Amino acid sequence: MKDLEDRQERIDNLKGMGCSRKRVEDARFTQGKGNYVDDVNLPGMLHGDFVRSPYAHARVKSINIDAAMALDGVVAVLTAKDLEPLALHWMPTLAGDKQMVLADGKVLFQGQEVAFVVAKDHYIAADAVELVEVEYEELPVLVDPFEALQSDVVLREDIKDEKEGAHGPRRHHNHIFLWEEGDKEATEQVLDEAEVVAEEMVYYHRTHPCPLEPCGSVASMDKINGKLTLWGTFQAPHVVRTVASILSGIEEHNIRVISPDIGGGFGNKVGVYPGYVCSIVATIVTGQPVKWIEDRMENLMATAFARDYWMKGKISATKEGKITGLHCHVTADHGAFDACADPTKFPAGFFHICTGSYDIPVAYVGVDGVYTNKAPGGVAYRCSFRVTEAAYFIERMIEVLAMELNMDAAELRRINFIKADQFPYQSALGWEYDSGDYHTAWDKALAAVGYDDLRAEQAQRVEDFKAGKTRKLLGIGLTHFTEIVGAGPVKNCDILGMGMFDSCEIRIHPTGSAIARLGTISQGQGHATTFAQILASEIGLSADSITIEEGDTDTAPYGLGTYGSRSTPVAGAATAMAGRKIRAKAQMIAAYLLEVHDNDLEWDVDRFVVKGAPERFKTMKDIAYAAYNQAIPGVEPGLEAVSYYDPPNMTYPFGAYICVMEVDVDTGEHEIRQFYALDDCGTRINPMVIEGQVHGGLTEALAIAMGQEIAYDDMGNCKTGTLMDFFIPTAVETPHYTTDHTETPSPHHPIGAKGVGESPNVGGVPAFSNAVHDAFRAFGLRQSHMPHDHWRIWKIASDLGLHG
Ligand code: PCD
Repeated sequence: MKDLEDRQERIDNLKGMGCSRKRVEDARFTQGKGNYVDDVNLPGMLHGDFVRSPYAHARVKSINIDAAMALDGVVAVLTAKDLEPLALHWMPTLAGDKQMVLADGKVLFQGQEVAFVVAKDHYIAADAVELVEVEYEELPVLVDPFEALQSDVVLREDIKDEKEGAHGPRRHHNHIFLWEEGDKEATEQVLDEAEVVAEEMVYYHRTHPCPLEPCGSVASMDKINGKLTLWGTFQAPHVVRTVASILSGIEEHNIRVISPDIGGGFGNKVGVYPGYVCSIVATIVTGQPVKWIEDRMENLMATAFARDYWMKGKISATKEGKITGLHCHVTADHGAFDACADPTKFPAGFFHICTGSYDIPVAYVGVDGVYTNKAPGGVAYRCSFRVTEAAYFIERMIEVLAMELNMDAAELRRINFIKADQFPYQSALGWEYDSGDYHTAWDKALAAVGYDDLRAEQAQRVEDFKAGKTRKLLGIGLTHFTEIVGAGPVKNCDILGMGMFDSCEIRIHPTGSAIARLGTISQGQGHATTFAQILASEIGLSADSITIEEGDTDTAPYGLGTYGSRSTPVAGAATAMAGRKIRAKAQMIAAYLLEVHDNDLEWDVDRFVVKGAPERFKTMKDIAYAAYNQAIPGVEPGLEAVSYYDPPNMTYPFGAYICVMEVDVDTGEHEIRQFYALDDCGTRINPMVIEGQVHGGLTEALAIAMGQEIAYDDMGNCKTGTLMDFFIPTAVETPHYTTDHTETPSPHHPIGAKGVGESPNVGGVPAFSNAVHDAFRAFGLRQSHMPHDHWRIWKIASDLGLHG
């Protein structure tokens, strides 16, 4: 008994996997001791600020910088003409397009960068921005992607005559690509012959991650040593280093990219922005460090947007509700430049996960990318490259089909789920789902909320409403989502040619503590806490004795960064593998110390024990010391390991979410009575961190579904450029969430873990939206576009004639 207790004590002492270890980074965040880009202050540092276009589409006739240059404290004003000799007036985008760094002859969206003012302080720079005189000639504006595809107005004059783009043929001067997946003919045939077909246009509006900290950079060129140091809000620091080297011609070893603390990324900080490029050029030109920090309005109007997908769907089924086919055509509004952040071969990201959690035998997707006069971007706002669009689409289509079939939507889902014994499951659109048990999760979720009782209550509510006894309806928003996270594998996925592996390097110190460096970068997820837990379990040193460091390209091994919930599936795997290399060497050392053969040892929590002789052992701490202080024949001194991990497949986390919502027909207000979220992310590293991730992701989903939108008027004016107009939920709007889980490990991940950070956003949006729709189902509502703000909900009721 004593022995067992000791063993449990030793396990507890590790604070390894499965432990709700408190976040080690929070001590500094909660005490205001974080170190963000704007906290970087260097001697002689200058400040940059942008002159931006007030027009969505205009020719730039002239730029006069004289008055700005005359202002005391202004050091330089850069325009496209200054960047052109360096070939930096345009830059490549992640999507194979190119983008103006500074307006070259014309502007294509409101807020586009026209000139970069560099001054002694930020206030002088801002004043000088007002003094730059730009003469514009307004051009016709296209804000509607359908209209853009018909219009004679040419947006991108630079590629007007190019019939071939980065992703195949272009059929119109405002067309970017048509990307297709699946079997079109077979799908059309199934739809033609189907007993039941539901058809709907599902729009996922333009929105924006809006991290607390906007984007920014500090560039510092040391002309003596020829070394450029770049601090910035980068979700992928190594990729930034490589791109900066290719663009600037500075050798890669002479560029050091540092992502310090990041105040939320959510996909907004994956892409490369003109501000980064201009700060680099400006430091080279002036010889002084240059800081550029975006303000809130700039972040809302001009950095990368998300979504803006018009998804036309057709889904077919038998009369009994067995789904037979799915067809989807997307008109994707990419704005002025195709700057979507997706792996190179996937111009629509992983949108073709849109068959969702269902066993759909045949399917087809086609995505048309279109240019309009809006800000570029296409970030994976808390989703693995267009996965949230896909999940919203299929979860709306299921609801619409349920109406068509006059069936309960929970039952329709149940009879179409991929079954547990079908995994690994090959989807009609080409994915191999690694593992899942959807029925178990679904039944658990329905039981937890008392689904049948809720439906009975809802039916009664409709009766009461019709009888004039209440003005509130009840909506039950169901969602079962499947995510796809953890890009690679390298053979399919790359960013600008860099294969999407990830890495971890571990160095054990003589006294039995360690530092591990990764190719990823936390933006608030808590990597310093959780990756130490993976290692603790793998190498038997307490997580408290392991430092995790990320984000400095001079020290961290090359990695592709953090987005698409890839850190756990890829860098987490690398961490476990590197840990296992440490353990393999440790075993040889222990065998020498204990004078036995390697094979006579077994690993037990934190030590190697001689089989059958439990009193003879060496702890990892003993071994670490020996690695540095003993000459061991045939073994190099030291205890280090590095792993570059190329995942064999992605991981497929899933979840069952249910939102119960009261909707006031007369005011359009809503109240979320209950929100139940069951997540399955395979092996759970830190349940408390997971719960925090789910709370955050659900709150962002609430924002998107219920109010958040980047909206434009007909002239291309962005109407939502301030936080007065762009909805960010506070504690007042945020409901109570109940979290739950099942645990279906990933069969190919070394520790069985899948990602989770994005799941609540992917599953949350359809759950909130379905609740709104479901409240009005009895009155025939099929589809109403998000965001469901009070006015839009009121309008649904009004259109359905419920205001009497
Ligand atoms: N985990 C655990 N377990 C498991 C999984 C996971 O524990 N199984 C945990 C980890 O460790 C970490 C977290 O959790 O910590 C998360 O994870 P993942 O899922 O892997 O992810 P990552 O990669 O790390 O991250 C990313 C994500 C994303 S993508 C996003 S959006 C968001 C999220 O994350 N972001 C953020 N979350 C968050 N949070 C915070 N705080 N902040 C931020 O910013 Mo994208 O694509 O970018 O859009």
